[in-house]
Amino acid sequence: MSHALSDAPASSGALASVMTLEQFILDRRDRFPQSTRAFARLLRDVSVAAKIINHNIRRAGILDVMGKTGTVNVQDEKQKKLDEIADRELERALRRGGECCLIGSEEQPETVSLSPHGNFQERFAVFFDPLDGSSNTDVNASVGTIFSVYTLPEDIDEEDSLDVTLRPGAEQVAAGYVAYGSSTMFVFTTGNGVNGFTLDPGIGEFLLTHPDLQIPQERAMYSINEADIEDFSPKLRAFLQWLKTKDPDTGARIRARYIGSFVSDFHRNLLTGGLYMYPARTNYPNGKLRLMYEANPMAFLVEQAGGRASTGHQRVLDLQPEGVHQRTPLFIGSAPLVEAAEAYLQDREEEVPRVA
Ligand code: AFP
Repeated sequence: MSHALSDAPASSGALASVMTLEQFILDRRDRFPQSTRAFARLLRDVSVAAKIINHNIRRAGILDVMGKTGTVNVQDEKQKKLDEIADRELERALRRGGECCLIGSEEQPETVSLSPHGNFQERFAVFFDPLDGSSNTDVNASVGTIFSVYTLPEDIDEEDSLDVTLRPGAEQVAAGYVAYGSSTMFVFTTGNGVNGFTLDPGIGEFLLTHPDLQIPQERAMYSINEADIEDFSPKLRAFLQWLKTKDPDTGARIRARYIGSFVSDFHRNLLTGGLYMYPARTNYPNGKLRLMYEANPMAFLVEQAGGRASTGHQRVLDLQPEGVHQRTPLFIGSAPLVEAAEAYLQDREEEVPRVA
């Protein structure tokens, strides 16, 4: 993988040799499906919100923004102060930018029209999970932001906006995430491959560090909350057993990693190769992850990086959404591993591909 960023501290000299996110967006404008200034501005707005969220996360222990607010969100999950901050900053950035007419957030019960008089001249709808894995913030572990962008038809009005906005993930025009880890990365696709940018805190810019990301096809890692094994189907348990079996020729075996923060687990597997699973469980028949702002954007990214995303029975990007907060089982990562999971879940074990 080539890294455009040198080890040298940022200086005006170093800057000349690297590409900022903003330059990248402007340079590639003609390759975007929506080659408009508005689309470039929308991406920039999300990245600005990401910097503000990052700033708050980095000061979390200091400014007493950690811990619960005492309220619950629409999913009956306890909200964190940082959840609220992240939600507010994203909405504020998109509202201020003026390119986005509708948002759907994990933290808000309904979609929100940003167009004050139902005047949908700006045509983007953005779905986001402002702070995924936020229960990790109290223990200083990585978290993330996920976003998904659609365009809306020109002729819609406020009344039918939700129906026309709930489109299969295959219709996304952009998707991405921000991983707030040991460094902060902005990774996105517009359907022309996946590019990753690392925030240089010294200059406050995202710099292109991971151009044209491709997910390795090896079975390097698997990620699942195996504490739930008693709630998994027998087929899934059989698949997990297969995963853990050493390669008979080489003796190689897969490793397990699970942070409990989807963005972080996904990001690691994107770089190393591997499989992330949040399956159906007896108490969560559709799994836990949300289609519109977790599964769909990551599915778009992983396919663009040469990987695969499935419910175990069908391609995630083909699902017809029925609600903003709908859940879906998810198997996502290196294509041969996802195909192996599908084979087990569909009683086609004989078709399990050989995975190095
Ligand atoms: P929170 O944002 O409430 O921490 O949930 C994060 C998440 O949706 C996803 O990021 C994790 O992969 C998953 O939950 C972990 O859930 P389990 O604790 O059930 O494994």
